[in-house]
Amino acid sequence: MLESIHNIDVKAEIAKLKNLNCAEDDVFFQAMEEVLLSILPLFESDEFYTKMKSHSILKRLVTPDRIIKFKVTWFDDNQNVQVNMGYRVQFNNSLGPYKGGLRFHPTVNEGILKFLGFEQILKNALTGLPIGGGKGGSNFDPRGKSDFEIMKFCTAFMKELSKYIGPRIDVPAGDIGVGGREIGYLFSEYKKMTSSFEGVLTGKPSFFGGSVMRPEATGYGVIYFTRRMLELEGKESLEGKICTVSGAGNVALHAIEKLQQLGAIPVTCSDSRGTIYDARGVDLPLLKELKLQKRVSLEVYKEEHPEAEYIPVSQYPKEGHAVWTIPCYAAFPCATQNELTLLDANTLIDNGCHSVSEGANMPSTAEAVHTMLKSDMCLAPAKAANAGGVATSSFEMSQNASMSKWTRDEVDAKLEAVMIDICENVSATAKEYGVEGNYVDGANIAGFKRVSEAMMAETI
Ligand code: NDP
Ligand code: 2IT
Repeated sequence: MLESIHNIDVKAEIAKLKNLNCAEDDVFFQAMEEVLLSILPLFESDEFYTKMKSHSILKRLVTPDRIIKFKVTWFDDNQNVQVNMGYRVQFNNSLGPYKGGLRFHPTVNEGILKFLGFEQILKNALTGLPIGGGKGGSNFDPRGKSDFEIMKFCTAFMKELSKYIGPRIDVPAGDIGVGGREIGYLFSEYKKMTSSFEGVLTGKPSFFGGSVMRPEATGYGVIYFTRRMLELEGKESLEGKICTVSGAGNVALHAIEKLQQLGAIPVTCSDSRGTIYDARGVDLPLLKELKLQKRVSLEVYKEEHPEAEYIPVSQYPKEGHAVWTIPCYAAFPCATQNELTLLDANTLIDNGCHSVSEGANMPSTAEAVHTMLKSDMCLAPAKAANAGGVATSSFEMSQNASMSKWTRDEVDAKLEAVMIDICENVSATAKEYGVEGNYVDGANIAGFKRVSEAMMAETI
């Protein structure tokens, strides 16, 4: 790491930015620090350094345009009033309308949404599409709620959120706890309130104008990216290889699906209560039934497949995750932030894993990233590898704006092309800045260059 550049103490500058905007927000600081350290090579150019400084680009980039915070009150099935907090972090719209998902999970707070919104700015920039960065959500816990309660909550949430969004202003989508069902409720409430059938959300069911490929897009995109990265790095393809996947939601299920289509053998998945290890390859139709229809714990998988192993969270290695103890050729963390620790990274390396592709947002701790980058494995960072979801959201916005509909094959071809393009751009950028093979730095530099260029052209 560079200690000093242009006689500036890099650590002291990062500490100043931390005090400015994320003193209490650990995950936001983690995301910000990684980006700031990655982009240091850009500052070696005197011209770039001077421009960045005079435009205060770093301070502006780490400061959200606005954070909207509101109360959500709703009736549960017992006619009791429940109260939750709702948020929308409109981070940066230099490249297009604020764009990013909504997360419904009890852990949601301002710091988590700032980290996700910040990552989203650079991810969206990497797609090359006209989308800015934002994120939102609520500490509402969907688990155990009836369908009627989910509808009540979504209705109440949209009553507030509707004041701040619009197809050219801010276009939310799904994330953890928010899938097609929730987006459908949110969309229909917005439509009811405004009498306007417009692309104010993406990830809509197709009958509301949603892209037919949006459910698959993030998971498929991760695999398209990985396939190209393995080619570029001269590694063997995924065909016939054992792969491990964490999570059992939208991203994980579709990553598993595409891996199987390519002839790979995904043998794990996990939820917040435990891990399934099925050495013959996971039974995807059963997983979809359990997670998308019945919405039950993964433990039920064993009722159909008693030979599979179920490892409850209580039996995980200390400071580690059971999924990453299974030897594999390629690993795909697709559940949540910081789920792959230093211990896990070392276990994967010791077991001969060749690549880790981040389907979830920031699933690896800073120490894990550092260790994996020093090893021989390839590391595909989230903001590049999982950008297929938001890219397809942007395609959905185009379809809605032109009142048209694209077929599955058309969207799939566009998705694959965009993932290959991101992968090649990230790889070439890493090479150009002297960090060949480092896709983390390549993604941060390429995303930052695009958004900072637009910011420098803006009025103040
Ligand atoms: P889902 O809600 O569909 O699935 C999340 C999965 O992760 C579930 O299996 C859930 O288990 C598990 N999980 C969630 N939180 C935790 C936790 N704290 N500990 C352990 N397991 C947990 O979400 P998505 O698949 O949409 O999102 C997964 C990741 O991918 C997130 O990081 C998200 O930000 C990222 N992402 C999503 C995109 C999308 O298009 N949906 C796009 C790009 C990134 P359980 O069911 O028990 O809660
Ligand atoms: O993290 C992400 O990229 C998402 N949750 C998807 C965002 C979107 O607007 O489709």
